[in-house]
Amino acid sequence: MAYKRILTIQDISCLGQCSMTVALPIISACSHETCILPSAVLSTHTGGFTGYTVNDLSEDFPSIRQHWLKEGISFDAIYTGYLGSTKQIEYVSDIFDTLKREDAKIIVDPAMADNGKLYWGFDDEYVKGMRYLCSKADIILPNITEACFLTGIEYKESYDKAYVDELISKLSEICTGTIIITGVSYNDSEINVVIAQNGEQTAYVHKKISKSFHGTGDIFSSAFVGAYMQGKPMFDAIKIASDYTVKCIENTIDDDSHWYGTKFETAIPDLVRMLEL
Ligand code: PXL
Repeated sequence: MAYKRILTIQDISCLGQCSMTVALPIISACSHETCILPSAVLSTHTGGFTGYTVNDLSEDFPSIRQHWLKEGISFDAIYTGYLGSTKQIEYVSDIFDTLKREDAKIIVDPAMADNGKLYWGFDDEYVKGMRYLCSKADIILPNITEACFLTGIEYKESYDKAYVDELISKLSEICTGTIIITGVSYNDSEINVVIAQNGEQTAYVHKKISKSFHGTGDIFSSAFVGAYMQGKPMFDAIKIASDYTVKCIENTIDDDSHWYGTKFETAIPDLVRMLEL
């Protein structure tokens, strides 16, 4: 069993089962040392609540990085999600440059948009910054909407494989590493997770659940990072992350009062079983 030191940088939404409150338990459940750098603290996530509080922690980043440098701290993987500001993206880039171990993996989930729209508070400058961060990554994990914002290709509700091929082709001009597009759907019954690396493409296909749930992108990415850093081959890590995410959704689907998040906790034993550690 591997035991890697992984740094994840994303926000703490105090309530909402997304970003850090999902990444820390999931990556820990995958048996890794999980270090955190909170990008911002929000009372809730921004999807469906109103009047939430936001405290951007960007200005803590340089001194935290300096302290870690002084202590000789470095990481086997740095995995980023929802960040606090465009300025913070520069600080994250400095962290990539100075705190990764040799052979470390930089994994960027450009968590900024869904369903054709940017999340509240993000703008073109942020998209530009995220494009830059993706250019430094070994692996990027955009959904279809994020792929559109990153590439400038128009977002479409329905599309064919040629459209996804075009997204991949444009994304590979930005990131020379592995491109994983999530939530690709050509029909009502299936979801494809498309993996493009070294000029080749594969896809893991799983069943589509009609309702969409908040935080599933973060659950998927965190489980992927945990499984991949356990040494699972790319496709197997995608399969584990996808199957786990579907389980989490199935555990939530009958509870209408749980509209704001996904019950990922009760499926953690399934994730651990799938990892066969
Ligand atoms: O799950 C993505 C996410 C993370 N963090 C915050 C969000 C969202 C999506 O809305 O608002 C604060």
